[in-house]
Amino acid sequence: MKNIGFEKVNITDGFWKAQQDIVKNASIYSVYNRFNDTGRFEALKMNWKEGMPNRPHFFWDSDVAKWIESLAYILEKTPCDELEAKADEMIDNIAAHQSENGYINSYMAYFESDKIFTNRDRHELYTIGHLTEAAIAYHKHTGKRKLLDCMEKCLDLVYNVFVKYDAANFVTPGHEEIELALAKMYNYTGDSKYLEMANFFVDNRGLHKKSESANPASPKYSQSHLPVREQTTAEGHAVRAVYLYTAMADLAYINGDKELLKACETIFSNIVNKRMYITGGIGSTARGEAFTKDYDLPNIMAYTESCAAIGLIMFASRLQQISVNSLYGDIIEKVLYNGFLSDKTLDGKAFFYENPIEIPPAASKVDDVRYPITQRLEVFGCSCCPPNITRLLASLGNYLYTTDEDTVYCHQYMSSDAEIEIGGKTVKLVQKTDYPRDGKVSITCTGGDVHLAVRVPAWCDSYKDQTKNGYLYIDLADGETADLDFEMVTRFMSANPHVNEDIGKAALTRGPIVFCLEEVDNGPLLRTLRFNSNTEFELGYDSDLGVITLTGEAQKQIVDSSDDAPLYYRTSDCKYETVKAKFIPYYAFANRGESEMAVFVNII
Ligand code: FUB
Ligand code: ZN
Repeated sequence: MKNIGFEKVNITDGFWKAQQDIVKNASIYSVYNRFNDTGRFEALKMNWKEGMPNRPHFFWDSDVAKWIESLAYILEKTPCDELEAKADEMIDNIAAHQSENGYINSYMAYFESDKIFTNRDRHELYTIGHLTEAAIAYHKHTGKRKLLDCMEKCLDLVYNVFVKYDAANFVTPGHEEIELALAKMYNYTGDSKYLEMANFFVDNRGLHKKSESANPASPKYSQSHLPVREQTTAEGHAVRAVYLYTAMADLAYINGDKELLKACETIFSNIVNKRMYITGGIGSTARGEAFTKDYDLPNIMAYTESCAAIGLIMFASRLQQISVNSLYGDIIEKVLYNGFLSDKTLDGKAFFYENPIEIPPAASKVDDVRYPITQRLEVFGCSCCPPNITRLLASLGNYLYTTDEDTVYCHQYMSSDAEIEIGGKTVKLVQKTDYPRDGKVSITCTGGDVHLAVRVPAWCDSYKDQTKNGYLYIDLADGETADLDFEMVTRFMSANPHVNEDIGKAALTRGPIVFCLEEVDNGPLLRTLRFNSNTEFELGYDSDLGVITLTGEAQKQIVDSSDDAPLYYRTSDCKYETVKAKFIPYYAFANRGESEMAVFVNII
């Protein structure tokens, strides 16, 4: 299938238009300002000296790259001379300091110019990968090719060092990224050398030709425990993993490689059926920022890095391009509305690196244990996530449509218009919807007839008996409108009982949105609340937050907080009062100061 790029899709109104406006008007500036304050752009001038503040870090170039890439996507729709000039200057600095042989990495140039391509975990190929993605985006959306020229030269060097002469100290990088960037570069330029390189890095992973482990005690950390075709479970560092799987899916598609596709499908299934939070977050532990094992999904200690959620969207979208299966669109939707959107404050100026699924009472936290942060920050020492969030949101239109010879597949619902080439003609599809407030969607086609397949979301029971692979097929004549109604029911969702953590609990959902309780609405000790599984919830709106809410009855334990309250007491002495509990969308938590938060609540 062919993916319809965001250049052909305008998000025109509603929920996601507001999100894109936030990125364009706030986040791109906020990330720029904090990266500027912390010296990330200045470092490219190669003027930094020992003793100065803001010592450059070994993957700062990738932060700059993702900011440039985000801006390129914004510029496609909204010219901005001021920011474009800033990006031009960054690119001039990168080009001015590119080595004669093509090498680019400001950190290595400052501190380890004698150690180039010797340390597998130094992220040299990771930063080159991100710069390559930025170069493609900047060329495609501004027409300027300086960065692309730099990266072509740099990739020639990588080709010679790694593929032709096997001259580096390692064969595959400790942090994946270059693989998917090379697949993108092949798609963009058509130059088979990039495809050869992408195949090389993917196929050699896990073959242990040289020191292949970033962390030798644990080859799983960098997905190097097995050749990729033999991998069946999602292992190790979650971001590295999903970047690799995305590249594997890219290559499965480009090469028509069924064996590689099978590995991707098996790993994807392992993630979504056994290792993913209900929010679409992945990565259960801060130790190695990693997957752990099946059904290990701790709520308070969830790691669920923002970049990992983004990587899961990328992986799912690549598989969506290969096979007609609504599972991929379902997962993209789940991540977008929950584990991805929680990554940023509602105003778009600050970001989470980790996205906890529960915030316990502050008093219950143990001193020497490292908990996820509970408030978003504008920048981190390791700030990979903020510019990843901006680049995804700015190019969100990428996830709406694919086509094959005769069918247009609609995977996501957002008020939008799209120009789509199919069967030798260009049709225009206009979506109108209030989604995710309700599930009504109208899709009007002009410019010709179209055979349309629309994803029926997994949470929706409408149309189920009429679907094939999760899609409802509709023939639309020129000028006709399809009126769809995906009934959005409010319901509690339980976790598989093997998720020990969630036994006796459930998460409240409505359509694609997962809800949570916050202390600021419901008082402290959220675990003292218990709900009947058939509680009726009223849909409301919180105008301060600008989000929908669900309110319903709960039993709240009356707590004796006096100093002499017994530590243990007869359960029969436990007293409850009936209260109204208010849920907000998970993505909106932590926007009103420190507060307990819970997604999974007690059910009676
Ligand atoms: O190492 C580069 C990026 O920074 C990783 O993907 C994130 O987990 C963070 O460590
Ligand atoms: Zn990150």
